[in-house]
Amino acid sequence: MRMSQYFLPTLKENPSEAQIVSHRLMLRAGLVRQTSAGIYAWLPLGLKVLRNIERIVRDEQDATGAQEVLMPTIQSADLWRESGRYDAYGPEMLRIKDRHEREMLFGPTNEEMITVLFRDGAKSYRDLPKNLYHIQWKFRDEVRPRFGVMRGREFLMKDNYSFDIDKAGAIQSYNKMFVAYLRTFARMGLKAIPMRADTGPIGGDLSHEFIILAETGESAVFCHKGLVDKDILGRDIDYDGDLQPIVNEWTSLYAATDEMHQAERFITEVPAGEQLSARGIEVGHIFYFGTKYSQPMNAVVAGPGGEQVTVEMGSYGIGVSRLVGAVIEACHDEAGIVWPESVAPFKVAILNLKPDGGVVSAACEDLYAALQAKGVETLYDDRDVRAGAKFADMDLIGTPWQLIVGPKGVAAGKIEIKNRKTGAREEAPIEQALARFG
Ligand code: 5CA
Repeated sequence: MRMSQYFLPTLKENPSEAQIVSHRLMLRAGLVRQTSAGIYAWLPLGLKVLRNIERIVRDEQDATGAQEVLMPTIQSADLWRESGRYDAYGPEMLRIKDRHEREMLFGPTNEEMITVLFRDGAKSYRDLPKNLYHIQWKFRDEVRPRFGVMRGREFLMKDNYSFDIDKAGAIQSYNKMFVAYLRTFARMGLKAIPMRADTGPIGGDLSHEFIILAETGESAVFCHKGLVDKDILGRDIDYDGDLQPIVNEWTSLYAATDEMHQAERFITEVPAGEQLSARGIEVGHIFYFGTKYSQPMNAVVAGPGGEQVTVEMGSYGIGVSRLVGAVIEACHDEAGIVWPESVAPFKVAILNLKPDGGVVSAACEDLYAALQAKGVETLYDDRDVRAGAKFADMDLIGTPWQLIVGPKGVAAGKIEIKNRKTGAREEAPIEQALARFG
């Protein structure tokens, strides 16, 4: 993409409404704009990041055998009356009426709808297990929407729902998601720690929140330091095998959110030097709730002996749009965003320091064409602005690699390569620089 043509409205000043760094940087780098309280429009650069996060989430979900569906945002109130949650949900639910005065709502979550889809489509224990997910916009009329996309009213969530014949099957489904979540967040360059959590309006008695440590996090959290650097990506995972040993490894060390914290246990179980009390951002939340929805909504299948069995369920959420903010909270410096390569909107940037159509421009054009031909996502700063502004903008946007092209270098057949994360710069012949990418 040529920057001269890109819709990238960056801001020089810190917007006064933004209290935390990710919100400030998302506005300054032109990722999003607020359109109403807690509701955001995604601009081209922000949408690319959102899509990259979505892709990793989808990839890891598919690897577990979960199947993608797409349910609507608008739901019928009658559906929620079947589970008894229509009245229980409270003012967070946006209730609307259609022209026939039928009561509808903008979905805050989809347990009811998926239970009906499953109930109408599965009849026998042979249809189990099933795990269905979608990535869809939700609306929750939060009392205090704040921190930009972190606590929005409209937000993008991946939510899935598992159906099993018995509790043992449901725990295996839960464990699959537990492991898939560890992998998902690790691939985004994040250290997410699973913590015992409260189940709130979703219900059930087994639940973990996946928490990223950050000073600006909304929840107070307590855990064993050993959990911070545990690695999952180096492991071979067999989703058909027994995942309990891996789950145990992550759950045997103390970790709990504020609501579930037991100070006494924390002090006795965790050596003083290993105790970590911090703040965290909840990027995912998984629940096992048995028959809480399947029973009132009559989601039953025929068991092996022909008997009627009420299916066991769980649900599993990831805050896809919240993750864009969470990644920035975890990956930034005073100059701007420092994207991990896996979610970066562009992997490489070209900074043309003499965009006058001469030899420097010609070298940049060649580089740009060569990178595009290799399928490397490249942002080419071909604008007629001073070099200082180009450096500042590119640091703000956070592209992992910057190729800096100036007259002296070109005369010697060289360009400068800058690593945004470390700040390290080196000169390299153009061909050699190109060979590094793609
Ligand atoms: N149905 C269940 C699991 S699918 C559910 O709704 N769980 S949840 O309420 O915990 O939400 C799942 C994830 O969505 C949370 O972990 C969080 O990352 C994200 N989320 C929840 N509320 C918001 C919000 N207001 N703004 C942005 N993200 C949110």
